[in-house]
Amino acid sequence: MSDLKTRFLEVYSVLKSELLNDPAFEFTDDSRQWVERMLDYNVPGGKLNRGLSVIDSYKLLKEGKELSDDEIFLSSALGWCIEWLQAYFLVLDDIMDSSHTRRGQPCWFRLPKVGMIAVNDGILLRNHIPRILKKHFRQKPYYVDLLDLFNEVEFQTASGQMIDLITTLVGEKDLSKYSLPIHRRIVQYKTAYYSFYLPVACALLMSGEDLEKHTNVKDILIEMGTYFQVQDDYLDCFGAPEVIGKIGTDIEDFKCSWLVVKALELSNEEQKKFLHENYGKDDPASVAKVKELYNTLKLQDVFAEYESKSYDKLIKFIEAHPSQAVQAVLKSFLGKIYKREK
Ligand code: GPP
Ligand code: MG
Ligand code: MG
Ligand code: MG
Repeated sequence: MSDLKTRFLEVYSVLKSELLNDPAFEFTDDSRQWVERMLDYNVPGGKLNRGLSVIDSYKLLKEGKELSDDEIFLSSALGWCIEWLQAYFLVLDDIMDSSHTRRGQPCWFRLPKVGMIAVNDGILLRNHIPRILKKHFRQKPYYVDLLDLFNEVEFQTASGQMIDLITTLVGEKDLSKYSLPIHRRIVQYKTAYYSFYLPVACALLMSGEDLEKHTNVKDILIEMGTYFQVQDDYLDCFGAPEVIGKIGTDIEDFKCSWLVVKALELSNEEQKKFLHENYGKDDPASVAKVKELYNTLKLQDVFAEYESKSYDKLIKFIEAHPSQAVQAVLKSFLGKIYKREK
């Protein structure tokens, strides 16, 4: 494991212990145990790409200069705030999507002793973020900007989630209303802002940058986030559950997934009718029929082509950026997700 990752993981224990001893609440043994278990179950078990990207990006922005202990701690703490945000979103998203597994274990709300307590746990996870920021960043000149950034991005994500959910009502009425522009709008808001823009924006704020001056970086990151969510849609159907750690539910849930949009584009009338009959049904036979059609339409090849074209487009976009340091940040990010299998 790289040294920075080890340091990053150590910071989790520090933040957790601070939250478990937060003087604003009189913890009992039971409540402290609950929160500790809830955090360990939901926060650190993912790929940690978003969190680690804050330190990586900060380091690249400092053009490779050795980071001080304080800088490592602070960039890690910001990284963990994003992992906390992700945990909060996922705990609630899994309820909304009726998912079964996440990161190779049952979704938190599926545990018999948890159930709908998970809703409140989501609220708690969300509340931990401003507590971490207050403790470690209150004296920083960029504190207000950080709070504002997290608020903006959370609002955008919840709005994206809202359209992800209400679009299924439109699809139920008429599946053929699903289109690439609608898909793009959903994924940009529900995924790209918090997964791609947020980590780099945190690193930029820590480096003393003004975010208003970096709208072109934001545009590139949103484009990358869109590509990332297309991969997520693809893996929902074609990924190996033991590798991605979750069992797909997009077909059952009537989601406006990139795959169904492409399938509609490529289908003849008969195949469209077949999709209308089988998409969005919570039974394994219908799901299998939809997957069969995806195979007939060779969606795996269509995706492979999309993936390499997106990569080339993103590289061109990145290389047009005037700063070498920013280019390095963006390329490192893209390298982490290109052709990902999980
Ligand atoms: C990913 O969608 C989007 C989120 C996790 C944002 C959720 C936002 C909330 C405000 C709760 P997804 O459902 O495709 O992700 P996954 O495939 O991981 O379930
Ligand atoms: Mg989901
Ligand atoms: Mg979802
Ligand atoms: Mg998904």
